Amino acid sequence: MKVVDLRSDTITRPTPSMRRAMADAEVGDDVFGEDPTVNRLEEMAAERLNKGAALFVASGTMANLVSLLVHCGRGDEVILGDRSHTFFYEQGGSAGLGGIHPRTLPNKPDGTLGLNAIEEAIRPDNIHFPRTRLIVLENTHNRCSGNPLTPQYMKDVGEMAHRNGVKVHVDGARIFNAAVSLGIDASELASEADSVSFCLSKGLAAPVGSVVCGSHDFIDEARRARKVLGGGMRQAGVLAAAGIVALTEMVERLAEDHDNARRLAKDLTGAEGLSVDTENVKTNIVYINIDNNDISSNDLAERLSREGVLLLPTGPKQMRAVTNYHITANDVEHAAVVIRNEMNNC
Ligand code: TLP
Repeated sequence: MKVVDLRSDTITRPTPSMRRAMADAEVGDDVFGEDPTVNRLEEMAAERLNKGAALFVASGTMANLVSLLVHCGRGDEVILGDRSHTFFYEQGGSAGLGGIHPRTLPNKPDGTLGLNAIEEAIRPDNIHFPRTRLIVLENTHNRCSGNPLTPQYMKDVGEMAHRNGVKVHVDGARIFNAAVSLGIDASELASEADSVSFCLSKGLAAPVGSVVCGSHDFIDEARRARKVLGGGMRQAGVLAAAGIVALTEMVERLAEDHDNARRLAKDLTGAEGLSVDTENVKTNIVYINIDNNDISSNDLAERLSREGVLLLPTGPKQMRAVTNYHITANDVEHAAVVIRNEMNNC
């Protein structure tokens, strides 16, 4: 049976050119700073995001955690969106492991936080209050339609934060999707950020890894934080080699994933018992709402999986489809037909 796996872009497998680069990678002990391939990836990433230095880490979750641990001490406060990945999906790691106090603000549907709302949430100096150290923005915003946040908004938040003595971390797990969708360079989205992370193992199809970028001082501290979390990876060049291919060969093609996501949303428009916010599909993520009272997202996911279409339940009545390197235009057309048929039979 044909299987169309739309659960996430994390399911992508390494490309043939990545596998070759991994097999041929020159390696050394990265904890000693001696892995030439890791060093090359880190230099490339820093240059790409126009930051002083970069650090290869095991995952997007580790990238965010390391960044928060460097920016905030125990009892310090971080401002972040209530639908952000860091707040929603990372086990509260920054509170659990770093004693960092989360202050959530409502994400608007486009993934932004109100500029005034952020400024009002920054604490004045008062013995009763935690100290606000950091604002986290997510770009693209996973749980807000995969929306790309504009360079102007990123800059406005950065300038306001710095006026108030607060730092900014950008969870740019899919920052290259944002950049491709907006037709700009990813560095423009991080020009005011004190740190920015991105994932190699999502739409860019590398098997493992994320990169955190920031100043030299920030990365020195991030390297310590990575080590204490058990993330010193030794001959990690075999992984970094795939990351280099991801950065050099896989960024521009993300536009195809965005086209396919739009196609899927369009093909599902008007489907029985479903609604899709087609207007807001700007990158590779499509949210599908179930309006039919008789079926839950888990039930529908189960029924569709029997027909070879895999979607991710993201709420009791919400499913997510994410296009990626392995998904063709024909695949999304086929998936839409299967989903429509299933809904007609509900
Ligand atoms: N997101 C995953 C799941 O955890 C939901 C996905 O399938 O989308 N930041 C953002 C914005 C993310 O979407 C993710 C992963 C992460 C961080 C964490 O990355 P990993 O999975 O590498 O720890």
